[in-house]
Amino acid sequence: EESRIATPIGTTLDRFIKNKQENFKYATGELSQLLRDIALASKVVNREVSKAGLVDIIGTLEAQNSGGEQQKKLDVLANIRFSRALKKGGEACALVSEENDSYEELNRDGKYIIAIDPLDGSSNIDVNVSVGTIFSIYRRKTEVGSAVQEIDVLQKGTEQVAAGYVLYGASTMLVYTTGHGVNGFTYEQSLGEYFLSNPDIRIPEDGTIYSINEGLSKEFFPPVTAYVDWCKEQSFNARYVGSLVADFHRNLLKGGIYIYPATTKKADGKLRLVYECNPLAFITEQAGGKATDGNKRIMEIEPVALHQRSPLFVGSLNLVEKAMDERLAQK
Ligand code: AHM
Ligand code: MG
Repeated sequence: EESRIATPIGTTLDRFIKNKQENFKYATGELSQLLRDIALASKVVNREVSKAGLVDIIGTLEAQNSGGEQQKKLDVLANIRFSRALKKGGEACALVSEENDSYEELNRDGKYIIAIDPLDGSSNIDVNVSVGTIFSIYRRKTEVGSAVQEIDVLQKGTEQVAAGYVLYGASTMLVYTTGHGVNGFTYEQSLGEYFLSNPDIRIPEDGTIYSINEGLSKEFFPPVTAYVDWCKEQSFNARYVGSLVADFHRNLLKGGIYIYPATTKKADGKLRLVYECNPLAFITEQAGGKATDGNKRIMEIEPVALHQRSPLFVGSLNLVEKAMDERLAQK
């Protein structure tokens, strides 16, 4: 009966979350609400990103009667959208964001911590290249109702209860995990809904794509150079958008490895552990792949600062294991 009345176009994100919640004994509905808040904010951000090229035109049109918000940069705007949606939703007690030096307290009665990069790769917006949002959800350690503490916001990746990303690309997609596999949804603009398009994503165990900024090769340590050479000996394809979510998403679906290594100039690489590496590591592991800093599993790194960086080798199981054989992070 239920399946017969289901919309012919497929399963919406809301329906999917609701069904999952019913299947998942301990879910209280709060995590589901959080995911819905994030999805809603992403729709607003999607609208703004898709109008990026029109900003100057619309900006001058609206300059007379706006409060100036149109003039804000998109990454700042995206941060505001997510922060507001989470504050209104009430389930989150704190937000860790790439955009803020410290964490933002949201709602003391909330049980969850959100870590987010609201708009990653924003330097790509000016040239109409895909950008993304990356997020991670933790349960707070301190008592509900009390002030948020460092131990709440600095948790290891293994403590994540959910993680995901939104890719604002040719189509906009939301991909997430709650620790029971990975599912992908594609946004249908005219209906304003995400629909399940990639159920139970598994990353191929092998792949033929390597993604690394080879322009920095003079700064690579020898094991990284050796690994890149190995990729070339295999005649792998080099693919690098320079937008983490886009590079990650392609490799997740097609099989491959994404590397942002430690370099002679950047001892810990470039990417941030808490809201870039950890969420993507969780998704990758849930899809059957692997994520390491070269020596250690990403999700087991003890974070000591909100914005700390980590080298990242993430993707297909065999490709990442090969990278670890070579002990790439050794300096
Ligand atoms: P950002 O946070 O300043 O946007 O930088 C993050 C981006 C990632 O999207 C991307 O993977 C990486 O920086 C690319 O760095 P590089 O230009 O050094 O290759
Ligand atoms: Mg970023």
